[in-house]
This record gives sequence, C-alpha cells and structure tokens, in this order.
Amino acid sequence: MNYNPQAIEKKWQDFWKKSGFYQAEDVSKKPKSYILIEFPYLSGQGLHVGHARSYLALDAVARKKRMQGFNVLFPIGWDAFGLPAENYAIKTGIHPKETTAKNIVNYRRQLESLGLSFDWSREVNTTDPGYYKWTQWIFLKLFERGLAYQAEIPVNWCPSCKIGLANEEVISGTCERCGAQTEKKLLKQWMLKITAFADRLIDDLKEVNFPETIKSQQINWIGKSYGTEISFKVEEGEELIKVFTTRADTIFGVTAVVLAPENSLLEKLTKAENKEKVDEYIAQAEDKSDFERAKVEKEKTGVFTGSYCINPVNSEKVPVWAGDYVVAGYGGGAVMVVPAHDKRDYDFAKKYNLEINPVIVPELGNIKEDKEIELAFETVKEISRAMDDASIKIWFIGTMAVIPYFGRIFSKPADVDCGVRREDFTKAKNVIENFGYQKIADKDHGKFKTSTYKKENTILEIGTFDEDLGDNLVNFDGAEYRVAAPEILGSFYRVKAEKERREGKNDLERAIFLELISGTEEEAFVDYGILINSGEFNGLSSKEAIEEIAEYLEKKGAGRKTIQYKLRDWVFSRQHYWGEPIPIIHCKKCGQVPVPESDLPVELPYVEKYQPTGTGESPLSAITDWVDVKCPKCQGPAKRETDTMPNWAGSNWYFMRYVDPKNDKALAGKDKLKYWLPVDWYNGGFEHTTLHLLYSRFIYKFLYDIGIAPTLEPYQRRTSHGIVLAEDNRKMSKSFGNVVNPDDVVKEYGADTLRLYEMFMGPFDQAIAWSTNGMKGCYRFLQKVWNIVSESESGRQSSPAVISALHKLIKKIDGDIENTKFNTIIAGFMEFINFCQEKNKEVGQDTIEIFLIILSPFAPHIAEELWQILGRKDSISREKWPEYDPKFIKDEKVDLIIQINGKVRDKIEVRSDISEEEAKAVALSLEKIKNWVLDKEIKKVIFVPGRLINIVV
Ligand code: ANZ
Ligand code: ZN
Repeated sequence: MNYNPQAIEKKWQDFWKKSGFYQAEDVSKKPKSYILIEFPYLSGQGLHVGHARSYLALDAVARKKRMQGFNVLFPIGWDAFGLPAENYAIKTGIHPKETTAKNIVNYRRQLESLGLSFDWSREVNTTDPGYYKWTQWIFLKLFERGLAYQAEIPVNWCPSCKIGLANEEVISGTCERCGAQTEKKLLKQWMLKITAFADRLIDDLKEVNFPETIKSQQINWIGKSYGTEISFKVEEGEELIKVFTTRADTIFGVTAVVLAPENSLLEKLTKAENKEKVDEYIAQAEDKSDFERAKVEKEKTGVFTGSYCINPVNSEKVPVWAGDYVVAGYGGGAVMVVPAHDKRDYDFAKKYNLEINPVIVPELGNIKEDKEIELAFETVKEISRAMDDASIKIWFIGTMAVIPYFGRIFSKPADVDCGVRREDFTKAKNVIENFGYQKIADKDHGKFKTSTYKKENTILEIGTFDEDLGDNLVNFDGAEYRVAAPEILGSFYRVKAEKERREGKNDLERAIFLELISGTEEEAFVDYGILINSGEFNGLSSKEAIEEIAEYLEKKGAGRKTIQYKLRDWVFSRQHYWGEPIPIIHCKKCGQVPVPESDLPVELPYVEKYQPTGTGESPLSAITDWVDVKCPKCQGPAKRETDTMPNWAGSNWYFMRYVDPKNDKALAGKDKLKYWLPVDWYNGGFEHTTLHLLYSRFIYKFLYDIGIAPTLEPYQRRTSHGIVLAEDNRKMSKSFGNVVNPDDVVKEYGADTLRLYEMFMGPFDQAIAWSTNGMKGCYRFLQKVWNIVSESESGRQSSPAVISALHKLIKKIDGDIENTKFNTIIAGFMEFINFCQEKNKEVGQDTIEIFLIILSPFAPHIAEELWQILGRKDSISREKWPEYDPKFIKDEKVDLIIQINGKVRDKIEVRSDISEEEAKAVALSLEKIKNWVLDKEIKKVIFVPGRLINIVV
C-alpha cells in the first residue's frame, strides 16, 4: 500500500472529533496549559496559509503538551464584526450576518481539514448576541468608572469608507482598510481612557515573557517622555505659553516659540497686521493629517504672529510663530525652538532665517584612559564655567589652543586637531611629543599618533597658518591665546562673512562653533553634551543641566517637571453598522444613561440599507423605531447611541470567554478564569503589537481592577510568526494572482505535508516565501516514513546507534519546540529518517513506534494510520510523550572551548557529558595548552559542561 493522504486524513479527523479528546477539562488534577492563537478575522477569501502557519505550529505545541500530561486549552473562535462584511453587504445587499455565517462554515471546514486539534466545543463568535452582551457589559463597567467618555475631537476620517478611524488604523496617512488618504473631521466620539493605564502597560511588561522587540514597540508606542513644562510669558499681556521640552538644557538657545495652528492662544497673540496671513495658514494646516505634519523630513512651514514672549532664564525677547510641525494634542501644543540642537527646529530656522545659537557642545566621551586629555578636558570645562560667553571648548596645551575636532564633525570623538602659527610649529611639536604622541608625517602640517590613548591611532593633526589672525584671540587668565584649527581655517572667510551677517553677535567663538556644528553637512547637534552660552549653567552636562534648570525654573514659578505620553485615549466609536451597539441612551433630561445590565445585550437591529450616511452618523440612526426609546431613568423620550464599537472590541477579551463560553451570568466563571489564566503561550502577528495586544492588555488590567481577571497580565508568553509571502516574494494577493490556497495543497498533497512544510519553510518569526519545491520535499519525506514503517519487520531490535539517534531527536524536539524552532525539528525528523534508511537492518519496531509518537504532533494523520498498521489499537494521540534517556546520548560530540585566563586558546571535540576532571586532563594533554601553562601554577578551573573549560594560571 502506498502513502495516500486523501484516503486517511478525513477518517482520522472524524475520529478525533467523535472521540472528543481535544476538549479541555474544566476541572482537572492535571497541570493546565493554555495555548492560544489569534482567532481568525473572517474574510470571504477563506483561510490564508499565513494564518495557518501560526495555527499549525501551535497545534503541534498543544498536541505535545497533551501527550505530556497537561490539561490543554487550545480554543478557536471568530472575530466577525467589522468593515469587510459591511462593505460586502453594501456591494451585494447580502446581510453581514449571512456572509458571516457562510464564512464561518468555510473556515471551520478548512481548519478541520488541517487536522487542527482545537476544542471546538468552546467556539466563540464576537457577533453572537450571547457574546457581545459581555462586550457591552465591559463597556458599561468602563463607563461607570469614567473610563469611557464622549468628546468632540478631530478624528481621522476616511472619505471612502465614510467612517472615523483610530490612529492605529491610519497607516502612513491612509486608511488601513481601503488605502484612501484620510482627512480630519471634528466628531463627537466615544473614548476609552487607556492613558490612565499607560504606566502599568509599560511597567508590567517586566512580568511577562515577550520578545524584546514587542516590548520595546509597545513602550515606544506609549511613548513616556520625562520633560519640563516651561512657561514663556508673552511680552504684552499676561498669557503664558506653556511648552513641553525634554531638553531644558537647551533653553539658552531658544530663538523662537512655535504654536500649533490649533492653539487657542494664536487668536490673542496675532497682531492685526499679521492676521490675514496667520488665518490663511491655519486654514491650510487643518487639511493635513497629523502624520503628514509630524514627518521629520517634511518641509517646515510657519508664520510669524507679530508677538514676542520672554525667555524665563535670560529675559530675552523671543518671536512667537505658528507652525504645523507642532502637534496640537501633545504637551501644550507649543514648542520652544532650539535650532542648534533640534533637527526640525533647525530646518525651520534655516527657512525663516531665525537665529541659530549653539548652547551644547559634545562631550569627549570615553577618553578616560588618557590622563592628559582628561586633564585638558577638565580645563575646558573650567574655562566654560569661567567665561560666561565661552562658546567653544578650547583645549590649552602650552600656548596652543586646541579645538576638539571630531572627524567630520563629531563622529570620531577621539581625534583632536589644532592649528598654530608657522613660527610656533616647532614649539607645538615639542609639546605634543611630550604628551606621548609620535610624529607620523613630516612637513609643517604634522600628523601625530598617540600610543597612550586607546593604544593606537589617535591622530592629532597640527596645521600651520600664515595669515595674521591678529585680533582673533581668546583671553584666558589674563593671557591671550590664538585660536585656530585647519578645518576652521579653510572656511575662515565664510565664518567671517557669517560673523558680519550677524551684527552685534560676532564673537569669534560663536562663529567658529557654528561653523563646526553646521560643518558642510549643515545639521543640528542633537546629542547630549556640555553647556556653553548658558550663563551660570555653563560647563554642566546636559543631564545635570536638565535637572538644575528645571529646579531653577520651578523656583521662579516658570516651570515644572512633567511626564508626557504619546499614547492617546482610544477612539472607541465607529459610524458603521456591523459592530456592537454602544449600550448608552441619550436623554435630554438625564444626559448619558447606561442601558441597565438586565437589558443587555442591546441587539443590532436588522437593516435594509448599510450605506454609511456620510454625515458622520451610523446607518443605525435611520432606524427610528430602534433609536427612539424610553429613558431608563426618567421614562421620558430618549434616543439610543447609534455609533458602534470598533472591531477590536470583541477581541479584547475573547480569550477569557473561551474558559467558560456558555455562561450567561457572567463573562466567565471566576473559578474557571482562575484556573486557566493567564494564557501560557499566545502566538499572533507582529502587526498586532500596538493594536490588539496593547488594547487587550489594557482591558484585562481594567477587569483585574474590578475583580474579574485573576492576574495582572493576560498573556504569560507571546511569540510572533513571520508572514508567508508568495513564491514570487511578493505579498500574496488576488490581484497578483499568486495566492496559495491551503485547500489546493491539502487536496493534492494532504494536510500533513502542509503542516510539515509550514513549519519547515524557515525560522518561525521570519517572513518566508512559499516554495512549491520545499513543500514537495516534505511530501517525499512523508512517503519515505510511510515506506520505512509499513515495510518494517516486527521483532527486530534496534542497534545502539539507532537508539542513540532517536534519543537525541527527542531531546532536540523538547528544546526546539520551546524555542519556536519548528523548522529545525522537521529537519531533525528528516535527518533521522535518512539515518534509518542507511541503517536499514538496525531499525527495530521499538524505535519506529517511538518515532511515530514524536512525529504525531506535527503530522498526526499519517502517525495515527501507521500506528494502526503496526497493529496498535488505541489512538496514538493518547500515547505518552517519551522522555529521552541521557545515557543514550552520551556519545554525543561537542566542541569544547579551551581558555587560558579567559582567552580562547584551543578547541577540541569531546563527548558531551565529559566531566570537569576529564576535560581538564584532556586540555592539559594538548601541546598548545601545555605551552601556555608551562611552569605556571593552576589557580582555578572554570568548567561549563559541554561548552568550555577555562584554566586560570
Ligand atoms: C526644545 C528642544 C530642544 C527639544 C532640543 C528637543 C531638542 P518627545 O521625546 O517626543 O517627548 N515637542 C514638544 N511638544 C511638541 C508638540 N506639541 N509638537 C511637536 N513637537 C513637540 O519630544 C519632546 C520634544 O518634542 C520637545 O523637546 C519639543 O522639542 C518637541 F535640542 O524642546 B524639544
Ligand atoms: Zn431621562
């Protein structure tokens, strides 16, 4: 008999279903394991091989856990509210309910055809009133506690879908669903106060096992910024402009204040003669999305209001502008502009000819090893402190002024550069050589190398100049010093020109520094450094200055330390039909009245027309006999809320429903929640990191606060799978005609081939292109397994080599499955089968049986069938997972690294279980090592079994 998946797979799927052993037990003495995949968001196209990748891998995990004696919960359900069904209804007139039901039938068929071991008895459907009753209930609880509220806000509006979108649904300024450019529209929206949970959403990440990338994406999305709020009093009037800055250390470099076009102060501050221009500017800014406005690369625009405000640290007059690179909803909707140290401010200043005043110079970084440089550096700080207006760091070596030269501006902080007058060259050379530098190039343009700093290649260049720099002297301690550097000399005349352009502010240091920081690349110096041009704060590091300036401002009543978050409250209403109705009633007398819990669910009424109204109201608003209700409080006439929830609402808590899906008294029973949660392993797409994953953590924390959720975090472990690309390396898409349909693969090669291939295709967390050849390879592998097993002779004993290979394989699977290295597991199976083919006569029945058991989580159909062919009566899925025996994998060879005093000196192949004593003996017997320890006393031996031995002498 040949391997014929079509003949066996359906049979086993029916068998599993009937025997029901994938059902999780509610009460059990077994340890629990809750394995979760993101439930499918239904689409008319059916299951994507990309989703299957996640399901198949976690199915193997679930199956293995069951065999290891765990009570496993591996559930499935349907995320079914949302726009696609509604858009489809608009096109075809078919009710979303019908489309959904049809899609479910198709998905279920597909998932079953893959042999997935879901507990189908716990299926949930977010559009089922019995389910969304609890989605609404959660909303009411949020409302009760002031965490759901209505606000008029500018929302991202999709003109094509005619609905408002959450920030997260706007991708690069376009609608996530249809790709249309989004606009801004002022609408009354329901909001959820996720911001109240911002800190916990960051801090509690410590408690869970998520990949670092996911953690940092969430942390960045929440965007907690420690900073200072600083008040700039307007010159005429009492108004205060409050800016938020993370860089209070740069306050002496402020040369303008820019307000967001939406800032209400603009009206007051704009002078009559500027009004027309400002109004015009505000009007054009309104049409742009936040995304567009905030882009760093975007050309900065703005308009002067005619007003000034006062810098609280030095009482300087600062012009007030409006500019749309300032976002209304962040900080105070105003920024202090520091062109010398902020990229966007720099561009803005360049465009409008604002002053660029440097106040931070780079710190020299890790030069600790060179005492002299350290000393010189300290001197510089001292000078900076001493000289109020010292605007460059100058190193004084002898009579030379050395200006730190950082490669082409700052990139090589170790290099120093200086220039001297030609007649001073010999003197300078001597000084430099005294510092331990060696001359490496001759002529009067000298190049010196130091051997003390970082051992090699710190280059000091001395340029010489002939020009008389007569009056360009720096006064220090009563002596005058010349200042120059070759880099600066080259552009000396440009500097001079710049100097003249700025009448009144023409001190050379400032000009030179400007030249240095702008260089040829023309950019702002945005890093932390040392303060200059900053009065009493000169010489402080940025870090110190941020603290001290904040304190100073606080004392003056002109500032305070604050925290800002990027995270906004979550826009939680949509103006579409196919979503959970928001259970609120609006009464003229009583205001917003929650629907009494006993009246839940508020069911979606059946409508004829799904078209969005385009007015910003949901299609539900047209169904007057649904909308008009009695107020639950005063019994007067009232109206239902007609907005519905976004399609993230149902997925916020679905994993809690799985533990008790039929409960109609609570969203789930307390005991069951306590038993099953948190989810032990949750796998899903990277694209949900800042959406679903963050939202559901928030809702779960809220449910924890009100005593429903039993733990702080819902998911103990999170992993993510890479997407599956088409064979042509593009995204699979109908329009490219490159979609792989799992149905076709199953039909031709069988589910087990698809299962193995989707794990084998590549590292689980990476995007991988489909390969038909790779898939066929998996099919041939299964044929081989089939032939070897079905032709094996009973009663044969396995040879030690075969037994050892088998135990190594078991060990490998145990380790790899925990590390999501599914691809190497399948490779391990293949290797093993090749080995068995070679050792044909040495492979006994015992080995074959265990091999089938460990193969079964990955290719369950063929494993069951062969198990039966071998004469076993019960299902292989009920077998116990075998444990490997260390004594059989003793001969495994590893490369042992041999170190002397922590340095790798040799490597040798040894048995993996080699003891410390043996390893030491082997190491010391090697010629190379012998030489290293010759005549020396061995002080200590550090041994890492199977990895390295370090001999300390
Ligand atoms: C002065 C300054 C100087 C700044 C400097 C940066 C560098 P994060 O980390 O994102 O919180 N900012 C403040 N409010 C803003 C708004 N509503 N729209 C646009 N930009 C705004 O960044 C905070 C920094 O973003 C603030 O610090 C401010 O620019 C700017 F050398 O203030 B900074
Ligand atoms: Zn009322």
